[in-house]
Amino acid sequence: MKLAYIGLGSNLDGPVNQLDAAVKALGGLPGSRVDAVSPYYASPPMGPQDQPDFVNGAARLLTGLAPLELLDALQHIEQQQGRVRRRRWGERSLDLDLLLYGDCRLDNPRLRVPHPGLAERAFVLRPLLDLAPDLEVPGFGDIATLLSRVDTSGLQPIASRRGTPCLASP
Ligand code: A4P
Ligand code: MG
Repeated sequence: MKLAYIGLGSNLDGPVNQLDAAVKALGGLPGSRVDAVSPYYASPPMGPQDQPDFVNGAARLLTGLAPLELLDALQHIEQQQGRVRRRRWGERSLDLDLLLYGDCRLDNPRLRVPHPGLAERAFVLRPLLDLAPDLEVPGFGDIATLLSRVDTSGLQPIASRRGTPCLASP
């Protein structure tokens, strides 16, 4: 079993519900269980500005799925939740990114791990720090230092995720 960190994002069709549904779907993947879920945060869009604010979070998954099997499963969940590809960095009902997979570094045409955008994105780093304050990101460094280098001023914690605090299992 490996520990995988999944980035959750949505800015369409009820973002908080989209993230909650995605966490539930992650827990239903074969040979997998959700170990922890971060709080959720709202933030202004990175990329095109003519779209709604995003809600982001992260989930930690214990999984027996191989990296590409997990990517297929994440894309399947995105499809199940009505994701339509419109434009790069555009609006979406659900975006699931494989942020980390154990201590692996992968550079496959379909899959790069750690996720290449991770170090620049407060909306990814903050939920990761919530889940694992001592996390070392392979090839990037420790999570607290990474977070200290980005602007977190646009991040707004969302009061509750189904009424449960940080690290509650779904
Ligand atoms: N891919 C490669 N590595 C990975 C990985 N580690 N995890 C490939 C997931 N996918 C990975 O992704 C395009 C391809 O990346 C996939 O087919 C997969 O094989 P996509 O989700 O179809 O395309 P995209 O999401 O439009 O492009 P991109 O560049 O992945 O965008 P991001 O990085 O997902 O960013 N603003 C805020 N505030 N919060 C957000 O969450 N998200 C985005 C999208 C833009 N602005 C945002 C947010
Ligand atoms: Mg994506």
